[in-house]
Amino acid sequence: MAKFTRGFTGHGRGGDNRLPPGQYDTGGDWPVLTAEATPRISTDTWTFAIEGLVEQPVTWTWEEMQALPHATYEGAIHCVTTWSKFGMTFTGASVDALLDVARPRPEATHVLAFSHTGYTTNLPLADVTGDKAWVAWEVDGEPLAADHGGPARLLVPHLYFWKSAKWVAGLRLLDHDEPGFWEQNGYHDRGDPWLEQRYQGD
Ligand SMILES: Nc1nc2c(c(=O)[nH]1)N[C@H]1C(S)=C(S)[C@@H](COP(=O)(O)O)O[C@H]1N2
Ligand SMILES: [Mo]
Repeated sequence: MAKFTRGFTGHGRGGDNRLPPGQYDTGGDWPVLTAEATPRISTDTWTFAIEGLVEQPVTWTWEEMQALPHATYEGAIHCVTTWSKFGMTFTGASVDALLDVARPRPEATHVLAFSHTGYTTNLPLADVTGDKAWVAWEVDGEPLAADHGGPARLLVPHLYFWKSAKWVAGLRLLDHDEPGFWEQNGYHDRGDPWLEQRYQGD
């Protein structure tokens, strides 16, 4: 059996098994990279909000989030510290489905993702729409571990992994770009691994 799913899988945008420039394959290991202490967040109190420039601000509880249609991403993740991990399967809700409920206003151009810990990261709205971004709570059939952002994290696998906010609490829609935690500390504003957009100026 092939180790990795090849080609279009019918879920998400996975199946790209190329290695971006300057990256290496961890061969299966999944490093933990966190700027803050790992919080223990109960699904009883977990919430996810979409706020800011939307017609309908919405907050989902864990049960409400689980009741949404589940979506799957199969493919790789790429960390700016040069590791890539292939053949991952994440399950969650697509950000498209969440934005369908909240309905971005026409002037919304960017999002700031924020975590229950205070971590933030910024993205153009176009990078979280079009079946490219998920709120993920399961990986390879298991609940997402707390060290990796459980109960749920943002997953934006076509960009460097710092954009995938762990312990994600919501998205704020903005009419301008607002640099997040790492972006204020020298990381690139967008972080496309295929263009090696690691640091400001890249
Ligand atoms: N809340 C939060 N999310 C975060 C981070 C963080 O420090 N805090 N680190 C980012 C970085 S730099 C990376 S590479 C990935 C690491 O995710 P992992 O620990 O599951 O590999 O999470 C991203 N999301
Ligand atoms: Mo990272």
